[in-house]
Amino acid sequence: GAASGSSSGVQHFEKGLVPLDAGALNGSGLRVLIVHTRWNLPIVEALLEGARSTLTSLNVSASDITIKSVPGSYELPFAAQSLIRQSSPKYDAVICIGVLIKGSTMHFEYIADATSQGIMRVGLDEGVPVVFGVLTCLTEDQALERAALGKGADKGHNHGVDWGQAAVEMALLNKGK
Ligand code: DLZ
Repeated sequence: GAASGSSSGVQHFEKGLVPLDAGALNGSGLRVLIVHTRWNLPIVEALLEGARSTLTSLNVSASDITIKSVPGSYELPFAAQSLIRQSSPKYDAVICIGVLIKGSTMHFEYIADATSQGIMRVGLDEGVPVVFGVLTCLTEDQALERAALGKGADKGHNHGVDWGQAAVEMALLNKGK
């Protein structure tokens, strides 16, 4: 659990997401769009696979998952909004996946800020939950660890898994389920 006891009686705090109990999320019948970047593609592909396989494990049918790519993270909000508007019936949830790695200029800060604000705005404006699956990392190693591609003995946690769960949880919430 999130605050599992230890032998000393001191509560141990586990960092990160506490998922809902297995079985609480049934994505059967949900239609989900995943938009991913082609910048930093090897890392993005691992995150995409984490999200896609999680959706499938939560009963989202493979035929109800649409996957589209865009060049970079800056394009994610526009693509999400455009593809939501083209969809009929509307997608039940969208996952935007990208990997931003800080360079030597201010480019990273501008793209990260615009992308996060834009993704939030699309969700609120369109009434469709849009998951922020964008890593904003200071180094490539940080990004690899968050895609379970880390170089150490512990390869890290694939955050795409959390994004798949968040998409189903928020889609059900938006349907009043
Ligand atoms: C230009 C740029 C840079 C420098 N870095 C990244 C990055 O680390 N991750 C990413 O997804 N995209 C990057 N981009 C591209 C922009 O997101 C965008 O595609 C271009 O500025 C064109 O609008």
